[in-house]
Amino acid sequence: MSLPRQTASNHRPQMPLRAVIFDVDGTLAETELGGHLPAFNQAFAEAGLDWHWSAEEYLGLLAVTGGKERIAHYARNSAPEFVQRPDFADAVARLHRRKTELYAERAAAGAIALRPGIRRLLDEITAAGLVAAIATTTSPDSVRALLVGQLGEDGPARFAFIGAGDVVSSKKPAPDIYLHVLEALGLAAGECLAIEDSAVGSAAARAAGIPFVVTAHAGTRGEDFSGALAVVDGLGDEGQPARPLAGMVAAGDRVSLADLVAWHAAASH
Ligand code: XBP
Ligand code: MG
Repeated sequence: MSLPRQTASNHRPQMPLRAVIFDVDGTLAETELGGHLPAFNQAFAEAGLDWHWSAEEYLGLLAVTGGKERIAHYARNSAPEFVQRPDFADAVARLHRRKTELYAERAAAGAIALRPGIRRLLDEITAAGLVAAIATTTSPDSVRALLVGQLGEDGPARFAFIGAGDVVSSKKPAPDIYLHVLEALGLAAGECLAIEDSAVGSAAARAAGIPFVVTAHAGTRGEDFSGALAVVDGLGDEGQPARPLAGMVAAGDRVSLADLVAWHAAASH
């Protein structure tokens, strides 16, 4: 039996890593239970609704990406009278607008910390002349508030491009937001590496053809990250070592840009 010849179609030329594309919620910071959830509940209460999502219920609702989509999904399943309102879509949009304001107030005040290793990795990316970008389902105002609250007024400018929210019509797990970011950066999928925290985000990166690493946490541990180059329980920092959970393993006790470059290179062989 002869081996298949390497042809143009099955030879994947090695492309150097040019950009690291970060997810936001769960990846840059654990925003959901301490940030988005209380903001949703406060917006519901202010609107006179008796809806109150528990942490457990909310973790299940995260399968529906996008705050407006999540509210509409919940209403369809649990509040049929709300769905029958003639202004249903506007009412959902109003709730979500208020929720975004409440979240942004807290995030901009610095109440939601970046996960260990994010600041370090961003510095390493900048020092190496590579590009950092963002691909998220979350609203642009929420992303901006988090970055300003944690990295200062110049925080958003640390990212060459921020792809967020309704700029695409299909949110993760669809690949659209990643494809949008690739187009904005003018890069091929193989020149980038995505960092995600969830199965939904992994599915989006995978569908876009972008090699990805997963930094899991209590809310996503055990989800399906198939195709990930590596799965860790965090990127790691001084005194907070990263534990490998699957795939390739970092050279030291934290995931450095050198690890990402090596993993990316190994994946393109
Ligand atoms: C996470 C999401 C978002 C947030 C809430 O996105 O699905 O909907 O839960 O934010 P990612 P909004 O992990 O891609 O960052 O209310 O602004 O949608
Ligand atoms: Mg996420």
